[in-house]
Amino acid sequence: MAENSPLVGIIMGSQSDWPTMRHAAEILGALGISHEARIVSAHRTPDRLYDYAKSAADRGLKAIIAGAGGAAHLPGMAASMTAVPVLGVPIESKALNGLDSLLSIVQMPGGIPVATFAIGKPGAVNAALFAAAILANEDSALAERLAAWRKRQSDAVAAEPE
Ligand code: RP5
Repeated sequence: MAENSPLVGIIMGSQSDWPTMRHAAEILGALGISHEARIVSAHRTPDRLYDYAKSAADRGLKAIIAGAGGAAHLPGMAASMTAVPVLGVPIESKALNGLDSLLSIVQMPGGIPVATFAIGKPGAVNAALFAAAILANEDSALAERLAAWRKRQSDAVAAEPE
């Protein structure tokens, strides 16, 4: 499922982002959505970013989840080079707790959208669920799996604290 004609690409600026971004991969896997994960740095591997973004649509990607921290230019630069929707996940940075990442990703100039999610794990989880919702518009079986996932989440919430 993970690498078979991926519909969703997960990219991140560094290996150090994977403990956060793996949560997006886990959600996509649980929902049966084919995906791939790649380290693509806007600053350290700009040619890799160019190639990834420019080929994304032709490779069949329907959404790109991009996580980056600090001077988090990866989601915005990816969005500048592809019309495939880009979902940005601000990584919780050590120096500024991810506020730097959040502001770097959310403050895009008008004309180049990046959907920006919460800092850290909740953002990675929600970006994956949002990508699933996009795909579910054209995939009724996936829509059913997503609804079941949400029902399981609701059912797992206790009515009373222990
Ligand atoms: C960003 O710099 C990455 O997305 C990462 O969050 C941050 C730190 O990277 P490392 O120095 O840990 O490789 O590009």
